Amino acid sequence: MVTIVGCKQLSGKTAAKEAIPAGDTVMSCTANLPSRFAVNASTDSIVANGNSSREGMVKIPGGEFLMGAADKEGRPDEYPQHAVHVDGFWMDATEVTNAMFMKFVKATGYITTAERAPDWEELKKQLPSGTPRPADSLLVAASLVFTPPAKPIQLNDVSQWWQWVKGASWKHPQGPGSSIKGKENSPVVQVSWDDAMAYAKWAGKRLPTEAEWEWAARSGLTNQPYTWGNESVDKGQPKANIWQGHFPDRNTKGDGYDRVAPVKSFAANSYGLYDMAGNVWEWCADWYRPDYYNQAGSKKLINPAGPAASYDPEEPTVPKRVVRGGSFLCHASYCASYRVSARMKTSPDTGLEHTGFRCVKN
Ligand SMILES: [Ca+2]
Repeated sequence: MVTIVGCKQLSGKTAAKEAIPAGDTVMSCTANLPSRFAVNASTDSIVANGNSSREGMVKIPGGEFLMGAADKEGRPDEYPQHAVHVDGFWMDATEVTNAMFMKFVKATGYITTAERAPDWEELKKQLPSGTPRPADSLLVAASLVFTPPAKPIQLNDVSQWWQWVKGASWKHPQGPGSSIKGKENSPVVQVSWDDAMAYAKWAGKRLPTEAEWEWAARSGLTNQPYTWGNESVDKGQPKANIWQGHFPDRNTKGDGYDRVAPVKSFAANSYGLYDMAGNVWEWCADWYRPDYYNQAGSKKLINPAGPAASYDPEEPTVPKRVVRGGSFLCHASYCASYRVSARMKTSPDTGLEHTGFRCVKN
């Protein structure tokens, strides 16, 4: 595979410059992905559909909680726990499905990030002058597809299981030969943060803040590691669509699914929210910084909306938005991100086969 860099990797316009102590660096399952060229989608032309109903949403009460990991299982960016208040809001009970996203696309004609071939004339305006023009073969509409290796591998390089596939998009999640026929009730994937924002605008909703997301996932429980409480994910009935077996070469599908599962395939949490653990990562509104929780100090945060700018020490020039909840690729050996406090980060112009979203409303 040819390696190139995404436009944001080169421009780094919104990435903060501050250094973060090396000990706070967070290894991730989605950083240093096989590089890509993507263009930002614009939501300017999207008009809200005027539907003010709360169909498919559940009411999340306001309240206070300790955000971050209560146990020692967290990655460094989950500490310290700090007091947060969030006002009440409404949240989609499920991840946005292919059927829901299809309605949006039919109504607006929206073209997702992954479906847009980068226009060099536009792209070069965002790049340092003198950046050479990449080959035409690289300036194509494409997205990242999970491509498991045939045998066990070292887990230090995600490009061993993520492949930049021409023609992969929300309608073809694994590339041109795949489709979403019969998967209308599965979460839409291969959508960038920009795409999620466009959908939310049309639906008269918004993306949750990271604090709202964690508060909703905790579903009224105090200091529990999972959205269902504290029972191990492997005990009892399957609780979430994650990875069983040996990651990433062998999936024994103990939960019934090797890739996405239809929404509501597993029990809801006590707020009535499905798939707050596993299935697909969910975009949040916030920028990502691994040290954001340190900035809170002892002061209680009221409806925090995240840091003013992003900074990821693993890829300092690439802006990142927060994703939450983990996905069908999560396995305890590698990335137990079905834990309720687990944080991850992805560049907003990136689509992935394991990333989708849900919306909230005031
Ligand atoms: Ca699974």
